[in-house]
Amino acid sequence: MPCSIVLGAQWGDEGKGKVVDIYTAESDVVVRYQGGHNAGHTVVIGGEQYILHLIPSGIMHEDKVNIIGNGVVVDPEALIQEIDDLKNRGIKFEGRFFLSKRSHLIMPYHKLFDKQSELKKGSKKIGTTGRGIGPTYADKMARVGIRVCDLFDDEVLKEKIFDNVYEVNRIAEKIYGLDKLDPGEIYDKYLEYADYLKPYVAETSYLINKFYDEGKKVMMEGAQGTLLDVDHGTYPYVTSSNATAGGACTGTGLSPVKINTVVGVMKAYTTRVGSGPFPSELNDDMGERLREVGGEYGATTGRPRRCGWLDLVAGKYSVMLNGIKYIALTKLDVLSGLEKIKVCVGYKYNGKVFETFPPEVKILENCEPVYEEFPGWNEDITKVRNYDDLPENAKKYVEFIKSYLGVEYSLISLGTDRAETIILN
Ligand code: 2SA
Ligand code: MG
Repeated sequence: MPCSIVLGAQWGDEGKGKVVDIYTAESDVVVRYQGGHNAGHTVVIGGEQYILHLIPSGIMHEDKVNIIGNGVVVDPEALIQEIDDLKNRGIKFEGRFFLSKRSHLIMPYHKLFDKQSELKKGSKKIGTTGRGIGPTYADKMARVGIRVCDLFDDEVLKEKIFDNVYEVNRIAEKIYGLDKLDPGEIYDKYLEYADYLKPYVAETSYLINKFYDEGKKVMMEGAQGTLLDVDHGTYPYVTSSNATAGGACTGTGLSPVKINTVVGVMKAYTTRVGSGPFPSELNDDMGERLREVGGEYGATTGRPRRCGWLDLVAGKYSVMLNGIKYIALTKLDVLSGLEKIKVCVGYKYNGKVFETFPPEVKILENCEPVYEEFPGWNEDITKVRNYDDLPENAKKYVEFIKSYLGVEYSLISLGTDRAETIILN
C-alpha cells in the first residue's frame, strides 16, 4: 500500500510502537502526525528495549526516512535529548530525520501551565502527562503559538517570546502566585536549540508529497488513541490533538485521497492512563492481574494504567471513525491462563442499552457494561506463529472480535519482541 495510517483504536498504549515497527519493514517513510512527547512507543528489538516519545518508530530501521509532521507539538529539549540518546546507541539521523517547520514548539510556560491547571482542578484533573501538550495546542488555536520556523529568525523569535511571556507572567503571578519567567533566558535557550535542530528542519508537507509522488511507501504513525481524540474521545478527558485518521491529513499535509488503508491497533483487553470514564474497568484482582501480567505502566510517566475487559462498543466506534479495515490485535498472550474472559458489547444506562458510544461523560461513568463471556485457555501462546496453532478457545475469542467489528486482522501480537507475532495480512 502506498500510504497507510497505523493508529491506536482505544485509549492509547495498544502496542503501536511494535506494530509500526513491523510495518516499517515494508515502508520507506514513517511520519508522526499529532501529539508530542506525551507518547511512549515501546519497541523491543533483539531483546533491547527502546522507548520513543517524539521520533517515529521507523528510526530503528537504517534505511527509512522519519518525519515529525506539522501536527506534532515539539519540546525541543526533549527532542534533542531523544536524538542524543538514540545516537549514543548507534542510530544515525543525518539525511533520514526531518522536523516540520510548521510544528508548534512547547515552551517552558506550557509545561508550567499544564501542571498548574491540573493542580487547580484537584479531583477533576485530566491526569495529563504534564508535558505541556494541552497549553501548546491551545496557543496554536489561539494563534499565538511559536513554530519551529520561528527559531530561525531571531527578530521574530524574540518578539514572540517576549510578547507571550509578558502575558504568561501576568497569569502566573495573578492566578498561580508564581515567580515571573525571564523571557531573555528562554530566548537564549531556544536559540541554542535552533542551532542543534537546524540540520533536520524541513518543509515536510512538500517532502512527504514528493516521497509519495516518487512511489515511496508512506506510513503515518498515530500517538495516543481514538478515545483520547479531542473531537471524538471522552472529552474533556482527552488529549488535545486529533489522534483519529483525520489528524493524519491535517498533521502532515497529505491529502485524504492519497491514503489507502487504516490499521487500528487494539489490545485484547483495555487500558487507560489518567482520569476519565472507562466503562469496562476492573477495580479488582482481575484488573490487578492484567496490569501485572501485561506490564501496564506508562511508558512516559511510569504511571500504573487502569485495566479492564475489551470494550467492543468503543472498538466499533473506533472502526467507524477511522475507517479501520485491519486490526492489529495485541497482547493476546496476557489473557492466557484465565478461566473466563469477558467482552463488553453494550452499556446499560437508565434501563436502556447503548450499542453506540455516547458523548456524555455522565452516561459513560454510570453505565453498567453488558458482557459476553468466553472460556479461556491455559496454553502459553507466545511461541505460536501460525493462526491455526492457537488454542481453540483463543480462536473463538479472536473470531468473535473480528466478526463483531467487521474487520480483518493484519496481525496478532503475542509478546513484546518483533518475532512474537502471527502475521495475517
Ligand atoms: P496530555 O498529557 O495532555 O496528552 O494528557 C491528556 C490525556 O491523554 C492521556 N495520554 C495518554 N494515554 C496513554 N498513553 C500515553 N502516553 C504514555 C504512554 C503515557 C504515560 O505511552 O504510556 O507514560 O503516562 C498518553 N499520553 C497522553 C493522558 O493520560 C490524559 O488522560
Ligand atoms: Mg504508549
